[in-house]
Amino acid sequence: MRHVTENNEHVNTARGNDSHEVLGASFRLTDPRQRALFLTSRPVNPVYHYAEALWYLGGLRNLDLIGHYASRRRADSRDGTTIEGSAYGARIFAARPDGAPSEFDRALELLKAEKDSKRAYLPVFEARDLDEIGHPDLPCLVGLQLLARDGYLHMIAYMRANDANRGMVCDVYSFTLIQEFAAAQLGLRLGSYTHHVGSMHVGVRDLERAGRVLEETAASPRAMPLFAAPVMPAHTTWKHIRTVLEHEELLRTNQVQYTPADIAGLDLPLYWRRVLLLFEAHRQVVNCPTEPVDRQLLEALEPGARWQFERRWPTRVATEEVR
Ligand code: 5HM
Repeated sequence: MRHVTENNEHVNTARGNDSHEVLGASFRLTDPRQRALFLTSRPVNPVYHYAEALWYLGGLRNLDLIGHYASRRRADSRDGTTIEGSAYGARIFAARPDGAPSEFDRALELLKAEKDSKRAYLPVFEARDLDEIGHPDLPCLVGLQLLARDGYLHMIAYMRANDANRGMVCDVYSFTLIQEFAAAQLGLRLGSYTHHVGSMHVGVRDLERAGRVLEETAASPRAMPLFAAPVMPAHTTWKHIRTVLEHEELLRTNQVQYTPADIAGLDLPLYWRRVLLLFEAHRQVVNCPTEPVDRQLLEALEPGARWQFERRWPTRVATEEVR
């Protein structure tokens, strides 16, 4: 964000979204598990982060899940039920209509057959996306590339456009989580994550907020709380993802209410049980508007996610909870 605001090359006004823009921006995360933001000037929604990543992994395009955790995603939909361009998971993870395996499965097969291949590319943007001028939802992600080198799985993301203050925060979170899942499937360690963007921008309406983030990070770069990043278990399988999605749906539709003990009893690794604790906490926020979120549940959350949750819903946790 500092790079865009200090090296602003253009003021872009495409589709009424005025932004300050830099062309051709890239960065690399050497530890893609450090994907979460801990800034008081830029609260994030940890529930949405996992919801979006799971929505992608589930290969879904309908709004039920994603629209529940971020109602603004409904604006991307033309028919009120599905998302076209930015439903990246439907392009990467869904089986093809002819029954052929998903892009993702084929890319993994390719990497198993030739370990150091340069071909494991997962295209998202398609030629047909250019058919309609003024399309309301064109994919911003062009594609993801997986590269296995020396026992590590690296990922490169290619984006045509990215909003550094908004979309990027969620995109980097989801794509690196997908990378970590792919590394687990291949039995590789998590490598680096490189993010390449054609148009990197910050909206004019967000410049003030961006300024506050830059102030916070410049004034005290070490003031951000340090939480050990949770590590996705290497034995994570598609069965775990499906189980998490099944419970997420039950919680989202308020068909179940879970205590921490209920979740502790599920046949899932701790990492994924803690994701379900977040969905239960969110269920309480939505369905129990007059009650604070259960304290024991908050205590059972992964510590970094708890820090974010308490800042995202400060009025829904007892005041002494927000340290
Ligand atoms: O006019 P255009 O289609 O490029 O507008 C899309 C806006 O959403 C841009 O600001 C783009 O950078 C942002 N965006 C993002 O940053 C959108 C999506 C959804 O595809 C995304 N990241 N994942």
